[in-house]
Amino acid sequence: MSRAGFCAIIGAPNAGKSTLTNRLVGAKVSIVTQKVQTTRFPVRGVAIAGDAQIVLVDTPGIFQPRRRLDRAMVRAAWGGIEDADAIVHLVDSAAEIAVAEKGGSAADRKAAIDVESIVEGLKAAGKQAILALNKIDGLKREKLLGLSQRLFETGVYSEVFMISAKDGSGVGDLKARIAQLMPENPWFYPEDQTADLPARLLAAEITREKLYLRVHEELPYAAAVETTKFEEQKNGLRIEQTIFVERESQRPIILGKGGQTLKWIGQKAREELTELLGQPVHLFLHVAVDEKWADKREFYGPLGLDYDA
Ligand SMILES: Nc1nc2c(ncn2[C@@H]2O[C@H](COP(=O)(O)OP(=O)(O)OP(=O)(O)O)[C@@H](O)[C@H]2O)c(=O)[nH]1
Ligand SMILES: [Mg+2]
Repeated sequence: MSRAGFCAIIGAPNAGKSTLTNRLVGAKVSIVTQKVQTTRFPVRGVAIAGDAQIVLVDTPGIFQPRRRLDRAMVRAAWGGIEDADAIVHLVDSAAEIAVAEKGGSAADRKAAIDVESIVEGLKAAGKQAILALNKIDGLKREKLLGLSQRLFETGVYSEVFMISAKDGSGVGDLKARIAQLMPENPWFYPEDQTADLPARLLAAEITREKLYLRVHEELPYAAAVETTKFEEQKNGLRIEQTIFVERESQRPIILGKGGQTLKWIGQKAREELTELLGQPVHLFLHVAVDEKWADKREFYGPLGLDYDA
């Protein structure tokens, strides 16, 4: 009998959840940037290990929410564990060790507080998780052992793995263990399917990734991308997208000098989309100002982010 089930990947913002999801799947299904709060809604990726199909649920980071969008993101992240057959709590080991040793940066301290709140959340939910200590590349083993011991003593973890989602070390063992936890089931997706995000949404995500990669310092969290047209034409796909910023002053940041920045974003997104979608893509980007995009449900509604709960 084949096996199939769900595995939720939870963790503080920037722990490497999307990097791990892509690594387990073996294809890009979720966007990755150096910014915290990149993932805004649960993204599913499908991995295969022997006779098991693992549906990975990459979640938004769990953190102290302020805006309405933040609250919906955190709720969606916790929602991911409810029906999961396995839960992986991914921790940025480098940040934890920096805090324990020399206090760490403000971002490290924030991450450590988020890790504590996740431990409490798991306790409250009565769930056991696999602890995956990530970003071990460049860390000394004895330091990791101390961290592993300290977190394991909380009692919410069934086991510990040490991995680097970035270079792949330890990920094979973790994947094999997740596969063992999948219940007997027929597979949920066809063998060759790796993602279930609708193509127009994936296209918007790819553009958002390029946008963040290029202007992450100047544009903290203040942008969203929506696909407004996605049309098969004789010579390929025509995709039109609007980039929303919150303030008029942010428009020139995205445009850049002589429109160079927007051009770069469009070019990078088009190249990746052409490869992902397997056909020529003609991408048209517009920039619009909308103070309230973060409060609008239509970007996230189709994926079930529940704003009003
Ligand atoms: N050195 C190192 N960096 C990593 C590793 N895994 C992820 N990163 C980096 O950490 C940053 C955040 O990675 P993401 O995968 O976007 O993290 P995330 O947990 O999905 O973040 P959010 O979606 O914002 O919650 C990126 O710059 C990654 O390249 C790792 O194993 N080692
Ligand atoms: Mg992510």
